[in-house]
Amino acid sequence: MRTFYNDRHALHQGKVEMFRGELVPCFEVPARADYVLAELKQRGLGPIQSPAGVDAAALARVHAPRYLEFLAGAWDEWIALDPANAGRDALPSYWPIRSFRSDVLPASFPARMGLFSYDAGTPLTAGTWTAARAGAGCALGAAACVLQGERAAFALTRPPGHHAGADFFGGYCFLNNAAIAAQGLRDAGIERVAVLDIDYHHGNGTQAIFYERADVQFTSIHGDPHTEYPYYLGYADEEGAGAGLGFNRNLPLPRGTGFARWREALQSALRGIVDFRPGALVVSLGLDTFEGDPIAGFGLATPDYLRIGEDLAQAGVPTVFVFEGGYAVAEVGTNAVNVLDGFMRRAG
Ligand code: Q9C
Ligand code: ZN
Repeated sequence: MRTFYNDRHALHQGKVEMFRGELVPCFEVPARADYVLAELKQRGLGPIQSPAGVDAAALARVHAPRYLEFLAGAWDEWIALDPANAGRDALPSYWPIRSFRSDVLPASFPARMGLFSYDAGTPLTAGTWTAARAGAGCALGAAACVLQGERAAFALTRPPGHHAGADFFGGYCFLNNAAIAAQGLRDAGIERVAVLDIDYHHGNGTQAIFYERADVQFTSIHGDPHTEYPYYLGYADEEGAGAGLGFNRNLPLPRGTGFARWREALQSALRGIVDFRPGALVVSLGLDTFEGDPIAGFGLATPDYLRIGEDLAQAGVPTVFVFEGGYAVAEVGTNAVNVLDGFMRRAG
């Protein structure tokens, strides 16, 4: 399997995130991708390349123009507030919740930080825009690879993407790489694209982007939002709206769920995907379902990821894997590559 590796990922390097009244060190660190890259090389999974750039028009197929403009200028605006900000991450402090306006674009940069975000755990740094764009380029590269007839391809990038919506960042995500890949596949002529999100956290951004569409089916297996981040989306009764009704499927599972029950949810998800008859599948590959993850609550073990890869291959659909979460840093490489390896062994 070919990998499209974001060689700019380390330009996005948050220092701190807000957690329980304190600024704590970021969980989403560059070493995560380094471990996956090292494991890919060690196990000889396939060629590794880094795309030269990204087509700005492809980003605008998923994200709002005013959001992309905001991201492009955000770091300069942050520095303009105070030159000492060069040594600090930008985090939002204000949000336009119900009763406030979101149509007005305030001149204030902190006000726009809040307009375009939904949590205080997602630091924007000097290299965030560069890293995120290069990552979207990897997702599009992997999609193009599958369009050319490859059985599967892998976008190895950070920051992750599935929490980012059309016009907001959050959950460590800025550009929705999986959505950009899915839309890229649609724009290349694939009539129906399925997205399967197996990160521990519900892919609220991806769901929102495709919620009213019948051409991109979204399925997610995740921690029950009653107790797990992102809390405000990801419930089983969210089935899509308008033309998209019936094309969104959430399979929330309680904190503490182990592999046997998780795998039953996967089998159920895959039946729904096969019934949709997609021309391509995009997998949001989060590894924070791992038993040792510091911020999540499922109990999957390292060998289970081989089984996941095998199960995914049995759907028989050309597949784009996009790296998402997974914060047990020393194990994330083995777990990620186990999925890809299991997939290729079963796909033959
Ligand atoms: N102190 C992804 O896995 N914060 N995002 C949880 C941790 C948000 C996870 C609290 C977790 C976001 C891509
Ligand atoms: Zn996650």
